[in-house]
Amino acid sequence: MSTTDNKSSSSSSSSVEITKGINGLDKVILREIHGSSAEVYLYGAHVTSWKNEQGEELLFVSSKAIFKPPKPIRGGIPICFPQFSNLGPLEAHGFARNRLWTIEPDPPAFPPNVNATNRVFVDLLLKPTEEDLKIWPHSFEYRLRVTLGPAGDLMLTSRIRNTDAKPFTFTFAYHTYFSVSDISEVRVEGLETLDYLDNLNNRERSTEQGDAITFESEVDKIYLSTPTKIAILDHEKKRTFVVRKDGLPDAVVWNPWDKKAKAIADLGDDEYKHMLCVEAATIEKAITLKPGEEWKGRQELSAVPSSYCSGQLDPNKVLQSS
Ligand code: TA6
Repeated sequence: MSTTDNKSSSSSSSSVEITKGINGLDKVILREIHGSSAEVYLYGAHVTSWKNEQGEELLFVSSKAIFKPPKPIRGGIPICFPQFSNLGPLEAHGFARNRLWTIEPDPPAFPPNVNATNRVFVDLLLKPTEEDLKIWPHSFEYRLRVTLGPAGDLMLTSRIRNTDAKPFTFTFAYHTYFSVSDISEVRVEGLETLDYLDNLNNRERSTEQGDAITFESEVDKIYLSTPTKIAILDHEKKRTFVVRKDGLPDAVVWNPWDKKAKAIADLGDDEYKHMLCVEAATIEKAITLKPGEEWKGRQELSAVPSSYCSGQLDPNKVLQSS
């Protein structure tokens, strides 16, 4: 846990605060000197809030979210590990999202670029319990660093190490729920012509043409071999989210739409209109780690004002810029 400039908790400086959240669950609040912030529950290492310098919430969390183990929190950024969805013997999306993580004050060193100056971050650790080893018999150390950058960017870096005597294999996703003003007005750019597995059609592989993904019904697709940058354009908010990722070749796009939303107990009936999941993931190619090996997967989110060109949002400017 650290700020790299100033540890004071006054509003004019960066800070890391450990406090109690809903139902007395421990949470960490990261505050960046220019006003952006993020909140992380130790339950699930779950990011539940990411606000820009104006204090606007950028992540969606359901008004019906249940902050009570063992139910995972609906919204924010659930961590799907060691299994995405039902692609294996475990509960859906694995167990990392409903375990209690700990804060690790002094984790093994990160590469220098992850630890750059003027960042505020917290390091979390998950190790399997005896009970976990009964359902997934593999020892591991999972380190997650949640970082808020000077421009309010939110970076999640996962490092998973095999501490077992035999190899293991896993799938993974940052199941990010973005807050959007109106799903019908949202476009996702950067995935539109790629192969995907359609979860609504037995995960059959297909492709579409078009200049963007738009939404007018339920979508649940795993896009494969995706670029390292994806843009989500919120027309009404004039805001573009940029997802940058590393070590995570796939990208899941999910919106449950009206019928499925009604069937999800911890999601309001109309809340599907204000959320969109775009999830940096590795699903098609599961990761296998030999004893002692470590895997790294990074997702970086930024929110920028959308630029206009003849009345149209111009995502290319966003996708082309670094
Ligand atoms: O990532 C998309 C997905 O796997 C969907 O199939 C959908 O069911 C969603 O995740 C939510 O899963 P959850 O277990 O959190 O209800």
